[in-house]
Amino acid sequence: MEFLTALGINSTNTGTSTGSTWIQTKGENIHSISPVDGKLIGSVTATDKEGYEAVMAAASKAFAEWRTWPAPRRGEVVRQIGEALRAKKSDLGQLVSYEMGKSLQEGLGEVQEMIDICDFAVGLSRQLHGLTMHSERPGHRMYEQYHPLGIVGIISAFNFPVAVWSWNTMLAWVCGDLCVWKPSEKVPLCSIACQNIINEVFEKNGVPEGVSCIVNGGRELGEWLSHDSRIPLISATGSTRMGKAVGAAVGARLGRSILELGGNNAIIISKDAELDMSLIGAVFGAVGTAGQRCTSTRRLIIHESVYDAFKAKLVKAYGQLKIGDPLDQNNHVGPLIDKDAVNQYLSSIEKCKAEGGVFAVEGGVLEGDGYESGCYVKPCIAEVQNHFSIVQHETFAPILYLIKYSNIDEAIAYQNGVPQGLSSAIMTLSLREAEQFLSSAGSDCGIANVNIGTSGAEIGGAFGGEKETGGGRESGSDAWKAYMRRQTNTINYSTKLPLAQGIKFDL
Ligand code: UN1
Repeated sequence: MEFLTALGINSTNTGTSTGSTWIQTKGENIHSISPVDGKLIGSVTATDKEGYEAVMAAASKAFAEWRTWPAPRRGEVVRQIGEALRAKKSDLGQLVSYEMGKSLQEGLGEVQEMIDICDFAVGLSRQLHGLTMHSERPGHRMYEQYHPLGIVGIISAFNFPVAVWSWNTMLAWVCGDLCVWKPSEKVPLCSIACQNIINEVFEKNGVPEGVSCIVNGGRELGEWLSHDSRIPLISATGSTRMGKAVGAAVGARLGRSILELGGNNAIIISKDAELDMSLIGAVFGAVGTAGQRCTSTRRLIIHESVYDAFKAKLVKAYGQLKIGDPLDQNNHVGPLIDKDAVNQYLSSIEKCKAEGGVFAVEGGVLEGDGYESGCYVKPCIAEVQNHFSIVQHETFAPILYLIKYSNIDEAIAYQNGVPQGLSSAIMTLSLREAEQFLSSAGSDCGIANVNIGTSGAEIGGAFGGEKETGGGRESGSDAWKAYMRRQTNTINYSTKLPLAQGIKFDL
């Protein structure tokens, strides 16, 4: 495991850091067990209250200096992080794949996503623009500017152990904020690797201690962050259940949150779809990352005239899938994250059957050589009705539901007829259908694609969704605005002090 050494992961890792300082804590050990082979990769110590307070003190102190650095200078630091990530792409991609279980191609893709957001953030560091307005008063000028916000708490999920953190941090850093990251306790070593990469760059550039902090632990730590009024913004990625708790706690103190929660993403396969192309989008969307992306394709809404033909193509394609060690590039599908996830997968299959679902491709847990971790499952396909309660629910596993429709209005109603609203797609060569899908009466999701699957969004667009997905936007477009505070400025350069709205007030 040369990549572990290359990334500075060793037996002395603590889970708490203010940058170059690793804080010894009295927290319990969090063990990182690879779902690939069931072996212990390493451990970190959880952050205790003292460690947490040390982190918050360092971050608060760093703000006084970091916010005065010109944004393009902060951007230059992020540019160097992008370079460091390019140099470490192979090592970090392997760690992601080994600790989380996604295929090496997807692990490398995740690191590429980090590099891409660095490049984006570098350009952004010179484009944190506000508007100018015309004042209603003579001799007055109005404009708005964006200032750093302070500490950003980042709660990330196991499925994208490094990229989602980087979407938040790279933007937050060019915006002049400090980051305190709580990674998922299922993938703590990815956070150590990232901190080691950052430390080298920060040291070269004299970045103050406290700009990049890590805390490790479970739900309790998430609660400390959510309730902490020293943290003006919490960005949380994970389940809807977690998001409701975080959103409520942050809302109660009138803090800000960016919530990126569950999806229940569908592709509409129209009668005018190019079926071979649709097949690749559907299968990658459903089985990529073993169905553990927020953007994974969970439902296919298929026109009745192509339903049987497309189902046959799917069944054939699933028969060709190779399931096994994700670091072996011959395999398409790796393991689920842990045995709890396997149990949830199995219970969802049972619930689906109990509601009347008919399996076109059966699921099951794989056993034997190479499957010793107990986390490898068969991607499966069930024919269902959209209203089944299991279909309304996001199961983080490779279970694909097929739903038949007869007209486009019905298809869009099915697509929207779930509590979540992250990603959606239509496969069609009909301009009319595509435009209807994208119109205000079309998909209600934060992401709506034509002739592309639901997963694999580029970083340039704002990422997030509606309804139970939480409404937050991360990554590209103007998502950066959530990481800054907006200030409206009015300057009077005249010799009088006229009041707005024409109010007379003479002394
Ligand atoms: C997630 O699953 O939380 O669009 C993020 C995608 C990836 C990011 C997914 N770029 O599938």
